[in-house]
Amino acid sequence: MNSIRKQFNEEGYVLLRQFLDKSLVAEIYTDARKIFAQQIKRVTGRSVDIDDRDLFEAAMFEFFEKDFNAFVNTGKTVQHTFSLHRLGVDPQIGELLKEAGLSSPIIGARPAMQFNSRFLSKDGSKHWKLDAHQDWRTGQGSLDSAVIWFPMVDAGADLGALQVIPGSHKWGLKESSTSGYQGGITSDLGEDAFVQTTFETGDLLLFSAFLIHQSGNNITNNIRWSVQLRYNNLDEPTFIERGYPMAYIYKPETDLVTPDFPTLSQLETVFQ
Ligand SMILES: O=C(O)CCC(=O)C(=O)O
Repeated sequence: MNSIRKQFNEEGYVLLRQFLDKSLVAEIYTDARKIFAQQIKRVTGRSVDIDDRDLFEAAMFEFFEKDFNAFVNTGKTVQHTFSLHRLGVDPQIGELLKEAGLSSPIIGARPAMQFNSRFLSKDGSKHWKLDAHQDWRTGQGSLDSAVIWFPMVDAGADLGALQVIPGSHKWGLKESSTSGYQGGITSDLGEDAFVQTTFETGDLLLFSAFLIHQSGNNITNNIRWSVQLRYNNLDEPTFIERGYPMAYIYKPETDLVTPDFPTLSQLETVFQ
């Protein structure tokens, strides 16, 4: 058995140093900030330099406060970039998943991106970070389904990098207060059980969807930008037997998001 599969099976996770090409990570990060910058300009009237981290992130917080709805939608839009999706199907990722034992990997859910900061939460709520959970509860895919997590900036304990409980992927599916992203495992796990992971850009964490993990505590004034990729294994017998269940629901709005839009003349402008 190769060392990645051995560690994946034994510990439930593998932290691979400098696995990703830094330029690919930078492209995803840049694309996301450029999209935010467009809306920041609309909402605040200011053009912000995406490379001036503190200033740019201060503008992100202002955007969040001034137009929450647009912030949420922009947060969703940045998860639809070509660069992010390209990485999700990169042959290097496919090979890694195969090494971990997913003989026929398939995407479990669309790639996701998170921007964790207490300044991006409403009314002091804890919604900017996730309590202890197992991703399998949300994906419900193959038993060997796996998650890839990496930050797009160097991230240690202070920036709230992920915390994991080694070996907890073998503890079974734990009771949880929800199958969604908020809430978490109801039994007391004890904070001492968690190991704090730390990353430089290019590092990547691969873990079993059964591994218990939680967001770290970002005590800095900066945003912890990270990516999550989720995969199933088409060959896993119980996944086949259960008819390839798809627990992620992706559906259109029933009403027009912008009432009375578009006018005929707006359309004519586009197609003239
Ligand atoms: O990035 C985080 O802090 C939490 C991400 C996570 O746990 C997940 O996506 O399952």
